Amino acid sequence: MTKEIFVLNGPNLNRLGTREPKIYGATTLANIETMCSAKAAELGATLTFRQSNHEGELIDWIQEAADKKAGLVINPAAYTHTSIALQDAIKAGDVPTIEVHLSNIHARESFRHKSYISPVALGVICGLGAQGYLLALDALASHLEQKYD
Ligand code: CA2
Repeated sequence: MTKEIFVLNGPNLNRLGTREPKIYGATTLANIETMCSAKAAELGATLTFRQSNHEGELIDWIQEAADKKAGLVINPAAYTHTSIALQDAIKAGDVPTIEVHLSNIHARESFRHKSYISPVALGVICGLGAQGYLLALDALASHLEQKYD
């Protein structure tokens, strides 16, 4: 069975590499997509990579991932700390999910310490920059292999 993986990115991540490089690095989201595409090819997985500034659109895409029985790598950005709706979509869709953050959210402001996504995620990677996405793809591909093969 071909592994299908969605990588979804939340609000403002389209600005990566253009501002706040001290926190988020100089890598652009397009760079991260290129890295993820190469990793997915190595893993024999089909990749869908998207970004939205809109909560509802992210929810539509999580539902699409659920319908396709795809795995999910998500950097929900600021919605991490606010969105019960994203949590519900992942939980209701039973989507195997790995949460990724470029920065170490636990070393930052206290409002970033709470995640609504972590309780429904298989795992969480934060503070490792763009490499976190690649580690998440590795881990998710192994999980999907065990689940469906
Ligand atoms: O560290 C991460 O990946 C975050 O998910 C990034 C979010 C932040 O709200 C989370 O607490 C942690 C912010 C993404 C905003 O990205 C920007 C990139 C460049 C310039 C401005 C914002």
